[in-house]
Parts: sequence; structure tokens; C-alpha cells
Amino acid sequence: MFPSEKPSYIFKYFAVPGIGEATRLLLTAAKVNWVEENPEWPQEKPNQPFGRLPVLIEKGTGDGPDFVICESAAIERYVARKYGLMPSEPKEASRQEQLREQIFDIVNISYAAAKGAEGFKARFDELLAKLKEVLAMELKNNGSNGHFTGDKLTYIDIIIYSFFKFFIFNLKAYAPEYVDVVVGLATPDVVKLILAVKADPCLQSRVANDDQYFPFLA
Ligand SMILES: N[C@@H](CCC(=O)N[C@@H](CS)C(=O)NCC(=O)O)C(=O)O
Repeated sequence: MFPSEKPSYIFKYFAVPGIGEATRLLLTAAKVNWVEENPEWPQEKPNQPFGRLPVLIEKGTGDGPDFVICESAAIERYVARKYGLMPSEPKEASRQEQLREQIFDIVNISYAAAKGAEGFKARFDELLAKLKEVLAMELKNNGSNGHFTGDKLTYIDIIIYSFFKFFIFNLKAYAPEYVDVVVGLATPDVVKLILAVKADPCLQSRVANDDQYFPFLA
């Protein structure tokens, strides 16, 4: 067998959109060879680097060893940087990364807010309102062209798309009363971004059946 010249990937996650969704889209946009595995759980838990998913395995090229990495943000950025989906300009990359962290703070706090934990609902509402304001401003400043940076698909466009997809999927299951709140984030410029991601030719194999996750597109 000839040694492989290009890396290929195994992406391990559960069979739901979840925090792994962005990596699925990034690997697809990167046009690399990748497959998904849905490990038996908890049997496979001890075999993961930190006992959780997602995990990405980059198969070694030639005789090189495999590279195994976990933590959704670290995985996303590894793929985005390696395959030109992260802006090369460090300040612009940081602006994208800060937005990703804000978004995931909201996701994390939503679990507590949905359970009615004291103080969390107010915090959740505050962070959501700020996200809506910042997103609207950033997208307007970029010319309301369906992208966060420049005029093409980059890392954060995929993050924003994935956020709506998995967040609405999660909320429908455990806190349906919050779905409308999140739908409220979808200002016309956000909708434009979602539609631009959905229309990206590289992503068609993954986004074609996603309408169910975006009630505001109907
Ligand atoms: N900070 C981690 C969180 C990972 C995480 O909590 N993964 C969950 C699924 S979304 C998991 O593996 N749960 C099963 C378990 O902890 O046993 C990341 O962003 O990757």
C-alpha cells in the first residue's frame, strides 16, 4: 500500500447536531477525506483523551503517527487554520474567536437557565441581547453581505450557522419555551448569513435537509 500524502480524519461524536456540528461543516468545507464514528457510550469514554467528545483523529501521512485532539473549539480552529477557513490576519481571527466564545457561553448557561436555576435566566437574557446587538452591528459593518468577514465563507459563518442548528435542536428537546427567544436573534442580516452558508456549494451534502432547524426561514 502506498503511503497516503494527504491527511484523512475520523471525527468522533454523538449522532446529534451538538457542539460537534461546526467541525462536521468545517471538515466538509475543507474538502478533506473524513468519516464520522459514533462511539458506544459510556463504554468508549475511557478511551478518549479527556473522557468526552468530540474527538478528532488525523490519520498520519506516510509513517507519521496519528494526531488526536479534543475540545470542540481547539478542533474547529485546527481544521479552520489548516484549511484556510480562518482569516490569516491575526486580529480578524481573534474577532472571530471572541464571538465563538460568547456564543458558547450562552449555550453553556442555557442549561442552567432552562432548569430555572436562580439568576441564570437573567444572565442568559443579558448575554443573548448583547449577542443580538453585536451580531447585527458586525454584519452591518461588513456590508450586510451574508458574511462576517470579507465576502466569503469563513470559520465564524460556520459557527453561527451551527449554533442556530444545534441550539434550536437542543432547546426544542429540553426548553421549548426558549426557541422563540433564540429565533429572535435572526435579524435580516443573520438570516442572510444562514442562507449564504446553506447555499455554499461545498456544504450541500450536509446542509440540504437543515430547514427543520431554522424555523425563521419558513
Ligand atoms: N468543553 C468540551 C465539552 C465536551 C462535552 O461536554 N462533551 C459532552 C457531549 S456534548 C460529552 O462528551 N458528554 C459525555 C460525557 O461527559 O460522558 C468541548 O467543547 O468539547
